[in-house]
Amino acid sequence: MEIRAKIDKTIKSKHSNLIVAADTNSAEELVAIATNIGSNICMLKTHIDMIDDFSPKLIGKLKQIAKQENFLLFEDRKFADIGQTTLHQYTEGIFKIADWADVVTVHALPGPGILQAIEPTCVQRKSGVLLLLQMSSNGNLLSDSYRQMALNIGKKYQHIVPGVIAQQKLNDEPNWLTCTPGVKINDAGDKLGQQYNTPKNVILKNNSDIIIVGRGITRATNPKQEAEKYQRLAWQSYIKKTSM
Ligand code: 5BU
Repeated sequence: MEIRAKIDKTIKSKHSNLIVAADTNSAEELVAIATNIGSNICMLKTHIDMIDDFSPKLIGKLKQIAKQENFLLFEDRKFADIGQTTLHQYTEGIFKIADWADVVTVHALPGPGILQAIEPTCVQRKSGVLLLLQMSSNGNLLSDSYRQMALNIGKKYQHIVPGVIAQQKLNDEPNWLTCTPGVKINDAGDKLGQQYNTPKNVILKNNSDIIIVGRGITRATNPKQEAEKYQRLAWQSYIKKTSM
């Protein structure tokens, strides 16, 4: 199944347009998060290079939980180099991201070569790219004109780009899913420039499709309960939006 169809199917069958950002430096904790909230999410977002005790065994475990709980694996690698280097980083090294990640994030900054480089691997493995169009951090440099140019690059690779990372649905994009990070209830931001919005605002006001929540869930007193809450809030807003 193509990656876009796979994401749609997962969202609909689980009633979940929630991605959890499992930001931790411990393999054990990453597995624990995936096990605990796996039933609430459509994708688990990782920063695999944060893990202190990485081993290929961790990937085996994540794949197993992902299959069991029916979610996709999303490595937020934010590739941003020339095509040749990106291809090596995607397929080789200790992480071998292309072997297990259903989707990865890619900056359009280096130009179309970055997508051209990984396209054959994505096609072969039926995996995809979430193209970075906007960021949530205060003072980021992804301007409107940058976004427009990035979008034009992405349009030429729609077959491997199921969606984008942005703060709101952007009018002139093709049939892409919009995934939005920077989501937390009862908090405006952190001390390092992160800016937060609520699930309802992100889905209904900004017309996004999928929320990405990290610390709002993983650092809560009861992460499972919080995951259920974010799942419910995001899904209710999604249903309301699609029935409008
Ligand atoms: P938080 O704990 O909900 O603030 O974590 C947000 C996650 O989303 C974290 O893994 C970031 O690397 C990621 N992120 C983001 O916060 N903002 C962005 O614009 C992009 C990614 Br792109």
